[in-house]
Amino acid sequence: MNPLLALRPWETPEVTSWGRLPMNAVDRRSGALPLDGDWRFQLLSTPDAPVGGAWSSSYVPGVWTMQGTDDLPQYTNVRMPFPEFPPHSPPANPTGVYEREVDVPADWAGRRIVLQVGAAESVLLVQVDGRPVGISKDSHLAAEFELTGLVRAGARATVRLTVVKWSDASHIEDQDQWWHGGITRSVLLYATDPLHLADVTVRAGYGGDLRVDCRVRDAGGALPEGWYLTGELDGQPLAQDAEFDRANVDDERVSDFLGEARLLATVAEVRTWNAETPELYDLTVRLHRADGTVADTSRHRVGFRDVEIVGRDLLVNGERVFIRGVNRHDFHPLTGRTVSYDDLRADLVLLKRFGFNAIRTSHYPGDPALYDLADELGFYVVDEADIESHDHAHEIADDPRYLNAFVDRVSRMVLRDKNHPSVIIWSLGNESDYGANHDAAAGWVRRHDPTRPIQYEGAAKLDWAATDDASDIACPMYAPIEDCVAHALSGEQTRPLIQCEYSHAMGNSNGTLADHWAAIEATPGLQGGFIWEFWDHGILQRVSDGRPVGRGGAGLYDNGVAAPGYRWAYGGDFGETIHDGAFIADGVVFPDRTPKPAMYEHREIAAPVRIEAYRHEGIVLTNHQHFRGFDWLTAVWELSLADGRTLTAPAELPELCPGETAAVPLPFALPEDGGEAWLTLRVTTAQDLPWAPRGTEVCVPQVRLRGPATVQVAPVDRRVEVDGEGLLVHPLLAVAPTLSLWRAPTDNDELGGMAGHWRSWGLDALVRKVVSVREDSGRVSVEAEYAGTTGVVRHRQVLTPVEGGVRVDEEAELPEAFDDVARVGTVFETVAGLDLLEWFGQGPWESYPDRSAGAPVGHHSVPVDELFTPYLRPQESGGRHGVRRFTLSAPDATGLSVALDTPRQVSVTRYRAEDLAAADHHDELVPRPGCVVHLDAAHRGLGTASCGPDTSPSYLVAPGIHRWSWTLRVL
Ligand code: IPT
Repeated sequence: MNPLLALRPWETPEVTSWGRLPMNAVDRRSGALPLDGDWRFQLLSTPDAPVGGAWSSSYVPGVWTMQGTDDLPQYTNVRMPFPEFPPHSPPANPTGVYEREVDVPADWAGRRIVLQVGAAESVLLVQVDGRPVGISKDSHLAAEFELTGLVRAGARATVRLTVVKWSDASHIEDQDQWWHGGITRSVLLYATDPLHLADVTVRAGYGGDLRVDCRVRDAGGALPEGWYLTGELDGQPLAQDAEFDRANVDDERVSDFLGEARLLATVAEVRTWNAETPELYDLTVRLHRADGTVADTSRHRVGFRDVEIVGRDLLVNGERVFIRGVNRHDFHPLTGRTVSYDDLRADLVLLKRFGFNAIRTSHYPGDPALYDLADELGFYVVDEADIESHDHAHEIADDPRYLNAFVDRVSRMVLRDKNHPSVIIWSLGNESDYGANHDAAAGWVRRHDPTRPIQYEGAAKLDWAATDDASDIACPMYAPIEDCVAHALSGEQTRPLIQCEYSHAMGNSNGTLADHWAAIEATPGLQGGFIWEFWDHGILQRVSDGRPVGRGGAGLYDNGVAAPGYRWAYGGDFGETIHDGAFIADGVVFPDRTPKPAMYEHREIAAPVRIEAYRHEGIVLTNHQHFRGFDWLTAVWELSLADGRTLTAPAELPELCPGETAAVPLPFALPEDGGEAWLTLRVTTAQDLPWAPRGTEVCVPQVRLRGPATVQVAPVDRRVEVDGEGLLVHPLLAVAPTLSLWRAPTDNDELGGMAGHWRSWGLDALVRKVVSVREDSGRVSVEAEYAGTTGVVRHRQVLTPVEGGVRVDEEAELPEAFDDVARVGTVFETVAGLDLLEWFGQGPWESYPDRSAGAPVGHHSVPVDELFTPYLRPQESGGRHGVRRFTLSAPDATGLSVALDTPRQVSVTRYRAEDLAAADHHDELVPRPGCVVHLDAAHRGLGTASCGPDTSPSYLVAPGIHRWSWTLRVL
């Protein structure tokens, strides 16, 4: 029996570790012996079940829940997946036993040997050759164990890692994500000299001052005489801090088993670090023996920057920076919680390209490589400790049995990540109420690292204006814009207001993002926030057997869509009865990292270059960055005219400091004819950057130079054909135009309660009854009633023959009872074969009334099959805002055109609203051969009501009379 089991450490919150080395910031990854790969593996049903069954194999790092075992992923948000109260775990408790042989290099003789396990969830027990070595908890930080004396250089040792899935720690790892079990980050073995660097703390300020504090130990206990340190920054030697040494001696702080020394430098004309220009220096620290030989070396990338709070502003290098953040979880559709360096890099590169400058590591520390990449690519990081006790938050926040775990998790994160310039704020965790355990952890941080603010939503939410809680920042989640503005204007604000979560990205969402930012930019005291969240956590699943595909699944998805026979699984799809459904699919990217249209909205909101029209004489450009000019950008002017022309001209970006504006002359003489005119500045990267090749689009700011001309279409002498029900008969229409008030509910519509109203009002199945059909010199006027269950809509359609087609004038009168509908508009279906949509309006990507700031007006062309956005749970999708006219055509250029009276919301898809509403997953949808076309007089905003505020009142569809008209022609 494994002696480590005797204490039942999985039900003992006081035990956070045993035999584990202190956390530190010395990077041991280079020169280590990697132990990743296939390990022998057994899955036990409980931690104390005997090991002795057949071994299979499991890939490390990886979760067994995605590697062919019967213990499958389970998704819950707040509630725990088992009923036991903290600190207890359920009797059925899958426990993975991993084992492998390790050949300890012969040249490690005489060295100190350390095993590092990158992360294991949720309790790790370590044995070597059957002997107990240690225990660790915290599923998202590494654990190190000294094996010196247990293994021999040149010999083979057997390492066994036992991982218990459910524990006392699960109750404080109750984050809103999939539950998994396994070893999620790399395992390695490394060796040092007995005399070694125990820790290195780097402080590098905006003024160019560098201070490096080192701790030195010797495996033998007492330090040898005469050790000393040297260091270099970009090849320049650092100085010893003699005063520090003297003070240590004078104060009798010098110990014979803990050495401390400090190196100093002042860098003249320092290149400072910020998220826009992430300048880094290379630091090397060397520990020498008395004879001058090097015992240990540690390398760091150093960024010189300051973070401080002054009044209610968070300043980076003295600047009140906007925080354009996102919440990022560790996620991969094939490997669950294990992410490679390439995955991390791809995440951050994508975020950079879409204007994000900040990451909250929701809700636990990321892989060490995440912070290296954030330093290098330029992100502000809120580093969050692995504490979320959501289901039992109140009980745990003050429970002294968990006190050690809180301080342990927060302090180990700080010890590991303190040298990263990207980390600007420490977070005590998420959704864990507020108690003494938080104050204890905050106290530890304030003493250990006074250079960074702390935030904790659970504390600050009690009173945004408090000054004596564990949070230096008011960091609410999903606060309405009005509340934030009101607080900033109240005169009561005491600290920066940066939302830790806002704009919930579930399904077709992120409505009013631009309104949020208009308020943030206009209101001193507001500085931004972190969108919830980056990923849709859909796991790639084989439909035939309901299993996760796992590591071999690359290539089984493309462009956000799983290949036939596969789908993106969400809660409930693995047969689990306790789950929270599609709430796990709430990111701005699909499970394969394909950006959702909301990303383009964000990109434009974050645009470094803004333009405004100055009368008809010129354009005013603004540098909307904090630290740099425009030299990394290049641009082209584009003039889109309603008559179909698009003119281009090279643009000269003026030299502007951050915040400065300059006027430039209009790049085009506006043609007299041509109608409505829009001027766009297409801005791209001027050179290759670490996150984007040259020519990558950065933003497309736009101004309107001229409004539309009114066009009168004269009636012609012809008859419009209608059937006995007064429905238009047309050779290109498979289903005649009727009134539509409904859309396939979005996740926001469902969870916000609107979809329930719509169903109870009967809007999803209106019954049309024709009241009268009158014909007057070729023009047909049709009165109809559309009955729901609680109200009737009167509708009139006047069909007038015009040159080449028919003009349709419509009017609908909604009763007061229908005071919040999805849309008021027309729906019709075309014959098959019209597969290309070309339009003049906003695009090219999907946009909606409250999410249209990132879709410039222009001439766009997209195949019908590519218009649709495959949100994981099918819903309203594929809309385009501000459409003036469009054509739907076959390859031989035949087809139809529609001209709208004024810019309208239009969608063209292969699905009726009821097709979408009836499906739970994308693979269930059967495309119709023709196109389903919606033209809306009014379309409800998207909002974010699945978690947070609904759309603003101005984006609602009011009852009463709506009028719209459109002209249908054959091409
Ligand atoms: C908030 C959580 O912090 C986050 O993890 C996620 O669950 C998000 O909501 C919704 O997707 S908590 C919620 C009660 C506001």
